[in-house]
Amino acid sequence: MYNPEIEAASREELRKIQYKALIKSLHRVYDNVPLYKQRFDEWGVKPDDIKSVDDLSKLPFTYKQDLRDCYPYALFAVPMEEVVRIHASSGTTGKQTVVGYTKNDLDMWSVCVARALSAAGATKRDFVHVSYGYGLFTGGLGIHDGAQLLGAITIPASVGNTDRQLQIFQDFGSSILCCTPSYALYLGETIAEKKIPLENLKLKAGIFGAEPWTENMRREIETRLGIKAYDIYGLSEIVGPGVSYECECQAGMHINEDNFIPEIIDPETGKVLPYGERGELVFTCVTKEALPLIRYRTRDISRLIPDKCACGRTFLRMEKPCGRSDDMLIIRGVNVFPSQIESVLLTIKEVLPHYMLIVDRANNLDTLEVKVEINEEILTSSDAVRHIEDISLKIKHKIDSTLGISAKITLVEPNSIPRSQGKAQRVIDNRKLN
Ligand code: DLL
Repeated sequence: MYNPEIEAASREELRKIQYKALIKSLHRVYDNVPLYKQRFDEWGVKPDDIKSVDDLSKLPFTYKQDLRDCYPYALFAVPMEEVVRIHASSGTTGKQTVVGYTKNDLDMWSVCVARALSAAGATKRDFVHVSYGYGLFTGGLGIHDGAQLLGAITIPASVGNTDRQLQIFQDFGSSILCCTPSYALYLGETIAEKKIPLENLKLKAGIFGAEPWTENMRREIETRLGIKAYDIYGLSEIVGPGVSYECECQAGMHINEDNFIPEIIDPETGKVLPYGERGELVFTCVTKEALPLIRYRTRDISRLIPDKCACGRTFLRMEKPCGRSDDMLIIRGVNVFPSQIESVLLTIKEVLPHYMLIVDRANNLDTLEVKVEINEEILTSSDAVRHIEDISLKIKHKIDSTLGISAKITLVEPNSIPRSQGKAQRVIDNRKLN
């Protein structure tokens, strides 16, 4: 699947490919998406004013809020009959961010993922075990389609049921594991607990992403599973997994630059920063048809590495994202904004709007506890204990179904959560990524 004509093209050649596609993409959004027409007009810029890739900075940004405001389909640049797949951001209900793909978009996405798989050493003789979630989340189906394009034997195991996953490893001969890095660690621990000899497994490599992880986690996964562990990055708004991927050098992720043009900006001023400086990653989709976002603010903090990679690929590399410029948390692979939990709590009259979210990690799996103050009247009522249980259950049910992950609810006395003089601190993240 490695395609040196593109992946190792000269920078000049790549710039030419990008520019040609960029202009097409700008016309597509200007002509078909009212929000882009309006925004370009307000900025006084037309697609043909962009004379080179460097002129991108003349264009306005696109934000996650734009996807919410245009929910569900108003940002799509093609008629709905050309759309063949919908995905949506994980864990939210109501105004989630909905993304769509044409047939060509799915083909392009599969190529991106197949490049990632083959950069990790996968071939059509491999058994690619996909333990990302299938469904609206882009992880499962995204990797699945790429693995099939590669011609690999694809195992759509999906998430959960760890015992069954381990059985499949042994019986089917899974050789490339694809899941979140925290689940890979958990699988590794379970293998050790169950004393399954690594020789019984055929695993040789893994492709892990959808959440931040560290070099220490990489070493731990590599040792526990006896594999090479590669990073893969992506976000639903741009395409899903496969926006960038690691090669055998494991030194930053090559961005599929023929499809996505990266920029790093100062998140405060929006100014473009030179290569090598850390800032917010921004992507422009140049080949997408259904949802070609222009200068999309990912909120991920990273750095672009322009030096030539020893693998021969010339695609720019990005450093592992080291944080976010907003308050989004990633809990068990699910994107969670504290405001979503707040809006659930506001619908429950028995509690006060004072809460704290405690995120931790037990047995390599993320945990979420929601501490919220209970109303004084409930506390002093004669059947307070029964009431408290009912309220906890009600909150738990609402939060679990809103976020798609399970939370522990702890009701606490009024005034027991520290009040803040300035910006309220609502999140304690005890996960130590080391
Ligand atoms: O997580 C797509 C994906 C699936 C990527 C499987 C890799 C593997 P979203 O649910 O839209 O899409 O979440 C996107 O997850 O903006 C980052 O903050 C974070 N993220 C994704 N990959 C990585 C990674 C998928 N390798 C958000 N390292 C992004 C760190 C990552 N953070």
